[in-house]
Formats: sequence, structure tokens, C-alpha cells
Amino acid sequence: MEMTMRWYGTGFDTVTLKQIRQVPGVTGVITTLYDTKPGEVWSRERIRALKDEVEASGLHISGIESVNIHDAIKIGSPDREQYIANYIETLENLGQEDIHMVCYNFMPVFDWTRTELARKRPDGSTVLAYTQAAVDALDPEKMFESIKGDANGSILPGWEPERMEHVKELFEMYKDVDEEKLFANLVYFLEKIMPVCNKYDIKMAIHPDDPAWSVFGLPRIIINKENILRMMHAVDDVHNGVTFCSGSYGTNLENDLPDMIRSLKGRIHFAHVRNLKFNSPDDFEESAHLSSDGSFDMYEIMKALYEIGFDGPIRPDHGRMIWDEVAMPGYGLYDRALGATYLNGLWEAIDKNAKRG
Ligand code: DNO
Repeated sequence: MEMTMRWYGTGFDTVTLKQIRQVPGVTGVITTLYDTKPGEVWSRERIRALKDEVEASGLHISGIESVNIHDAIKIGSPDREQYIANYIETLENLGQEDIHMVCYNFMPVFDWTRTELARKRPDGSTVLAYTQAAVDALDPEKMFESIKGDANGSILPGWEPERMEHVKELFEMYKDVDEEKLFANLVYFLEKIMPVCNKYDIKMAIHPDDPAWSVFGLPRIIINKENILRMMHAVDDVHNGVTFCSGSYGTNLENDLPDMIRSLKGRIHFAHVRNLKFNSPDDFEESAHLSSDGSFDMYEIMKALYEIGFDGPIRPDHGRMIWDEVAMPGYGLYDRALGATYLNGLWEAIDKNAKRG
């Protein structure tokens, strides 16, 4: 595996490439062109400029998170053909710039959903948290309003204000899309993009739905082992792979994370590893990465990744806000750096133990 950190780009991220370069063991970044909209073609020039900037800092681009999918593709409306063609062009430009991993998601309307962006923990840190009761009590149109105030002035991924202004219309557009239709639209999209992925060896890594169940009655499909294996078989190509995100699949306590990892051998192209602390099955918060701070056994998760021979990029995921840092919720420097160091430590121990036999 290669340890990386997510970086949103100059002007969007409070964390600098120089800081990331100084986190021990981190050699790459996972980045994006944060100001592009779903459906837009990424030009080679812009990709090259991003690459040059990252490389000038002594790091490299380990993959893209995300090239977002236009709603027309998820809904399956006639204009999807144009957006798929644009997506293919973007992949071609990425491939020509030697970028080989693309993370994306297929969640309708909302990307990840949390009900609090700054829940205070006993140690004074603040974390993202989710309570089902809060979602049930909320009008989806108010969801954006309710979290925007806590975003420390940043634009949260998947919650771009210009999209959120049209939440009502978006819900309307999805009204005839059930889980089967969404799944069929995903397969349709993947079949169309596989040739370009094969040509440039671009590994597509679908991010799970977070939380791993339906919110506000919207269909959600990338939620458990059964569904993800169905998707892998439907388009049985190594370039059709997954982002294994422990914090997203882990929202459903019925998901056995190490078992899922083992069953996806060869198809995990990217890993997000973090812990969650459950206060009840319907209420969780994003604790520190350490096993003892949350509900998951992080050693078992890393061991499963090690045992399947995972060799893609991995990144610590959302961190707590600590030491008075002001940053995009989940994406400060300090706690993610602690997370990276912890995950590297686990990996080193697992590796040494395995080699000693
Ligand atoms: C949240 C992230 C997601 C993820 C997308 C991938 O912090 O994990 O926004 O990047 O779902 O497309």
C-alpha cells in the first residue's frame, strides 16, 4: 500500500502540500479539480498544472477523488450520453497524464450525510456525527442549511451551494429511480467507460454510500457485501473496483469489514481507513483512528488489507478537529496526520510479523 492524504488544492484546502510532505510515510496525495462541476470535461492542461504543482512539493498524485458523476447518468435521462462522453474524455486526459485511479460515487442528490459537523467529545475535540433521529426530523431541503453554518467557511465535498439550491428539483428528478434502476444505470455507465479504462489502465473505485442505507427515501445501492459483489460481477473487469471505506460501510454494524475486504480481493483500488464510535446503532461519531477510541478493530481491518495483498493508495479519513485547528470539518491536518502514522505503525507490525512467520 501507499500512504496518502487527501488534498483539495490550493485555494480550497487549509492544509498545504509542504505540510503533507512532512507527515512521515506519506508519499502521495489524492486530489481533484475542486472547482469543476459534475459533467464538465477536465482539460489536459489543468490536469498537468495540478500534477506539476504536486510534484514540485516532492509528492505525486496517487489518484483522483473524485471525478463526480452528473445526475443525468445516475437518473438515466437521454442527455446521459453527452455526460458519459464527457466523462470518457476526462478519463482519457487523466490517462494521458499517467493517472490511474479514480474514485467516484453513485449516491443520488447528497454525497455523504452527517447531522453534526462539530460534535464536542469529552476531550474537547470536535467531530462529525450522525443521529438517525435528526435526519428523520429534518426536511431534506433544510439539510444543507442545517450543516452549512458549521463548515468553517469551507465548501464541503458533495455539498456545493449551487447544487444544494436545487435540492427540490433534484428530488423531483429522482422520483422514478428505484434501487434496480439506479443499479442498471450504474452498470450502463461502467460498460461505456471500461474501454477507456482498459486502454489507460485506469482503476475505477466506487465509494460506498454514507451512511450505508437510504436517507430521505432516496435509493442507495453501494451499502453491503451482497450489492457490491453483484456490481463486481455485473461488470467483471478489474478496472471496475471499489474504494473500501471503513467509515462508510462501517455505519451499518451488520457489515463485517474484514470479511468484506477479503471477499473483494483484487478489486479494492483505494482504501479510506477510519474508526467510528457508536453510542447506539442509530448514533455514531467519527472518533480518532485508534481502535480503543471507537467501535472497530483497526488492526483486523489493516490485517485483512495486508492479507489480500492490497497495494493501492490508502488514506486516513476524516479526522477530529484538535489543537485549535480551523479547517474543513474532517479534513484538518493534525488528526489525519496522527491517523496516517497510526495506520503506518499497524502496517509495519503486521508486515514484520508476517515475514517472521
Ligand atoms: C467525504 C468523502 C466523500 C467521497 C465521495 C467519493 O468526506 O469520503 O465525499 O469523497 O463520496 O466520490
